[in-house]
Amino acid sequence: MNRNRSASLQRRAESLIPGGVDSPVRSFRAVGGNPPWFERGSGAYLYDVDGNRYLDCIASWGALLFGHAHPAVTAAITAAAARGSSFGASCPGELELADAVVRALPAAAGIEMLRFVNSGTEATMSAVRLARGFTGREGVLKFSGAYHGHADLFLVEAGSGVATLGLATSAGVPAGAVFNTHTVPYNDLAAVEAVLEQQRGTMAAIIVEPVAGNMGCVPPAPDFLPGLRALATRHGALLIFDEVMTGFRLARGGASERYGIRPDLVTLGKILGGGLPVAAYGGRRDLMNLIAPLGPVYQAGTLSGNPLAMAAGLASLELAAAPGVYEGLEAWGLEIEQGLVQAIADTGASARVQRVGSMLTVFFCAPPVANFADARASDTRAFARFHARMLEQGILWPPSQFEAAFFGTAHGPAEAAALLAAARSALGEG
Ligand code: KE4
Repeated sequence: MNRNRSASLQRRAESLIPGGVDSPVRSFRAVGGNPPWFERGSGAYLYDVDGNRYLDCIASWGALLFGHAHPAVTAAITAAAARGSSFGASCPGELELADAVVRALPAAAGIEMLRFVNSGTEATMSAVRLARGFTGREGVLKFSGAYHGHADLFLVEAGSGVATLGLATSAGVPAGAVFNTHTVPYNDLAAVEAVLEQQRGTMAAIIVEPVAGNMGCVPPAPDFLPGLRALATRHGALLIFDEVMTGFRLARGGASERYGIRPDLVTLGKILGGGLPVAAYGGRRDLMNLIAPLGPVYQAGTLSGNPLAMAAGLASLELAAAPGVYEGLEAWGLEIEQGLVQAIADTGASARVQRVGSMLTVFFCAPPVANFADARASDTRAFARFHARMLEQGILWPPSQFEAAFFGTAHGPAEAAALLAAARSALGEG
């Protein structure tokens, strides 16, 4: 594939933007080569500046459940834009989207109130601040390989781009900012209980990706989420489900609905904005009533709840309410999983597939991946070769072993056939 114009743009960008990217994982540093630059998306496809077409398996890192430039989302944004993009004051869209979220996540998630912000990072850092304000405690327990955005307190053994670049943590994070962050292996309830016991009375929250996506796709063991719920309750810590990635993806009610667990706080993002910057944190009324201007926990945002983003989010959630959406995603995901498993068996590749719904990772290792240590045992060079071969065949796969691939309603039979044929070829080249 000719990607000369992408390469030229990348070179120019690197003199103005660190790594030429506005988010590290996009740099392709973990897989090598120059990243394509895109100028248009439509449905399941992206078109780069050299005129190449790619089947998109990143979907804006999970934000686009209904494909690129979905007519309903585009129309909503266009109509809203004509009325102004941001008022710096309340608009009906905030109320409408808040109502849609609460109705989408009924008893499952226990969300009675929420606050809109502009990124998953803002949502998770605000949720932890609220947990600390509510409990009067400072300790936070997270899981190694999980990624909750780039707020200081989370940058300890984080996943996603931090893991992709091989960073244990980040420079510039003062020791005091992570002193109260405790990290244990995902799926390890005994380790969670040990920290809660050792730090008895000081833990404000447990924050968890209910299905891990930022170490690659790692499902929760059957007893993991119920165990976290029980331990958090027993120790007076709040359970925060970080559903920025899984919200509205794994079910309309997210992982809370899929696994039947009610957290104390939930963070949402990605699909919630339909491709525009929208995120939120929410929970029980007695918790959210502590948020300024009602209570002493401060959080604010210039563009929070802006009418343009609210319109995109509303259109996205209306699409999510259509009958059969999640059944279709489950069926397509299963077909891809089964096809990839068969291709791995036929080619003898040392790889495995882990999937929940419409998020999936091909790990280049044989044993099951239950936590970050397992994921890091994968052959990342084999992954890089797989990624490059998929790209040459016009399949845009996430450029990191420690990410998930995402699919949506625009991925149909033709896309399944193309994806599986390309994967079989890429795996077969060893
Ligand atoms: P943002 O601040 O990037 O909007 O959201 C942070 C975040 C929080 N929680 C979870 C579970 C997340 O997955 C994320 C962000 N996801 C990554 C992809 N794995 C963002 C991609 C990127 O960093 O460019």
